[in-house]
Amino acid sequence: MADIHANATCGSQGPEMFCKLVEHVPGQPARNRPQCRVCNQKSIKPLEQHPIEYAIDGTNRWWQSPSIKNGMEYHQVTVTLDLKQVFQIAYVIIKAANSPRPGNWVLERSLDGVTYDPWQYYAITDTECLTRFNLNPRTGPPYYTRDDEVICTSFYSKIQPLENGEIHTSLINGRPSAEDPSPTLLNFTSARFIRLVFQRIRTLNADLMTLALNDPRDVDPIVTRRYYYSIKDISVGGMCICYGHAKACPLNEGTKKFSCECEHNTCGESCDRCCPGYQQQPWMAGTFLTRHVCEKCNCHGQADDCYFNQTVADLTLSLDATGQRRGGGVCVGCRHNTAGVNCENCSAGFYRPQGVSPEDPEPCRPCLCHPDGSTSQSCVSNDGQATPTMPAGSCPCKEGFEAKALTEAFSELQEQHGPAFPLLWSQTSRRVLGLEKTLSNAVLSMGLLS
Ligand SMILES: [Ca+2]
Repeated sequence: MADIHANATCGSQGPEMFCKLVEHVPGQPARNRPQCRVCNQKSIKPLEQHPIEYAIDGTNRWWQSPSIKNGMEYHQVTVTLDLKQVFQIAYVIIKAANSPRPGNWVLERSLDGVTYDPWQYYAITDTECLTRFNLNPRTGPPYYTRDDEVICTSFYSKIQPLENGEIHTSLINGRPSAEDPSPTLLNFTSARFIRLVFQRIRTLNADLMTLALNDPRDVDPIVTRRYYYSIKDISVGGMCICYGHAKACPLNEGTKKFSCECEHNTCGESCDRCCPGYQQQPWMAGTFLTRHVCEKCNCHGQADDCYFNQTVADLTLSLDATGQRRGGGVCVGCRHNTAGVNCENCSAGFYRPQGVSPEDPEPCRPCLCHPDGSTSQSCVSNDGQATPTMPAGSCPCKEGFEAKALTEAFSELQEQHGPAFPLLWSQTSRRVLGLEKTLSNAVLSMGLLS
């Protein structure tokens, strides 16, 4: 599932001889000594191949770097792991194979594969923490005093064991907020890319003297051929980042990614935002103490989406789902000619008649303001703006005109035009207004002359 890459591998140019350090140490059993082997990436013999994929294949096969017989530059080797999605990494365990563990190196992490930050430094000696990495060494078994503390340790760079040594790096356990991760810890442990930047192979002290004084190519190859990196296994323990809003994170067979089963009205691959329509309060990460559930916006059933606006919250302009002026949800896409922060109003040219609820499926009706008698096509939009003389739906009349209810206008016109008039009464009042105009020339319904 993860991708792995190394910028150098033993035998990538063809057959290369290497020897195990363990067979050159006095006091070690002499069996098979001195036994050197060949690595060759192009070999037809599988045992001669040591590609970087073997570091994460779950078997005892291993990756191996070129020995420094090829040059001092092979102290610097980089291994990059791409987990394909961002996880919260709890620990990284690296197992060496047929060589000691790396000497000086940096464990790094990245979210984008471009910018890397150090997670931990490893040095051959405590002094080298200072001289190589400019960090005070953390002596003894590593511990952490801050959630994002980057330490340097020599604990895992010892020469023993000469083979199969392990490096355990904890990124969550042992840090102050491990039990209830703080935003700092969540941020510090987030990574998609993990990089092992090897800088110096661990050598025997006697060999170090020889190597320090000479170009390794001039040194007896029996010495330089024993110095290389080897990794049998890299285990990365992590979990999906669900920000405390999911109890499970199963593998999605379709996308081949782990996806949080988001709760608390949160959405997104990492439950990192409130779901559409649940933005009455800003999104917050859940903790063990507070769930921080995303609250539904109150759009009176007229919109499905909303966004949070701090100014709206500060001015208490938004109604929450319980009808309190609390939070900053602003409804988006109010339907049925509704408008307003909570879709509680009607848009211009429409009004909500007295007694009609904002939750009515069609709460807003068109204003029937006659163009000849009104100063505007907008009428009193709801009961909240109504006065005893100007109920909801009333039009602003021009000087010399007055508003009249349609039924009233109807009877007046009927009186004027005789019993034939009802035949002309059409289904919609708007059309009636047009007919009336042709009929009577002067007298109009909604803006009748006083
Ligand atoms: Ca392996």
